[in-house]
Amino acid sequence: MADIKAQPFAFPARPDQLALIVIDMQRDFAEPGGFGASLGNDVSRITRIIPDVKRLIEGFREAGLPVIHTMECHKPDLSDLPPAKRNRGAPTLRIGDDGPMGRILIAGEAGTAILAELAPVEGEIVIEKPGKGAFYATELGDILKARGISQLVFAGVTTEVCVQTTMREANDRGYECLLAEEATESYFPEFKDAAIAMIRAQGGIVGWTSHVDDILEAIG
Ligand code: TIU
Repeated sequence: MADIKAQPFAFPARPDQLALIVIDMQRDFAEPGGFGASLGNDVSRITRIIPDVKRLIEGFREAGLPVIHTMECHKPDLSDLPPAKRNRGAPTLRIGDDGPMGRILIAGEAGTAILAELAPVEGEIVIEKPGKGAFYATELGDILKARGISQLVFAGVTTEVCVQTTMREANDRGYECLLAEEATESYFPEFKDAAIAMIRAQGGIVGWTSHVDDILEAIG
């Protein structure tokens, strides 16, 4: 596999150690009536990246490379939901409340599901996570170690919240991280731009950023 064209410099891809991690492409963040909307956000920005996320997922599948999906969600009894998280801000619907797509951000509810266009296929890993970072209180680290994965390509939402938090967790754990720019989005365009800039600043202090076409070309 060729190096992937990236910033601040080429990403030295190792095909036997590379996986795609798609963060929280859930109805709750992308559709009216979900958690993202309850926080006052314009969720239409999120649905616009679906075709690019889909292209990336399909490219990894075709190349025989692992695709890992994450979902931000909590247990129905809320035992993994700190009051500080449930009570933060003034959402119209709190996590665990009944919404139009079922209970907000609760495992198994319709609104918590991954968007149909991007649904995991048989054999793909799905990580249910109670935090913003996918390593916190999950098996992700053990799963990656068992599979010998040391490089992660990131897609999903939102860029500066769950994506960046997980990239930072992964970076501190020794993973090489590459963010696919068109396959991530924020409710705030300026936050997406800032997250991309701060990830690759200082010689890639958190990781690399690249374009979906350049990633697909390298793994194809
Ligand atoms: N609200 C927001 O921007 N994001 C989250 O709460 N979760 C994720 O980023 N997935």
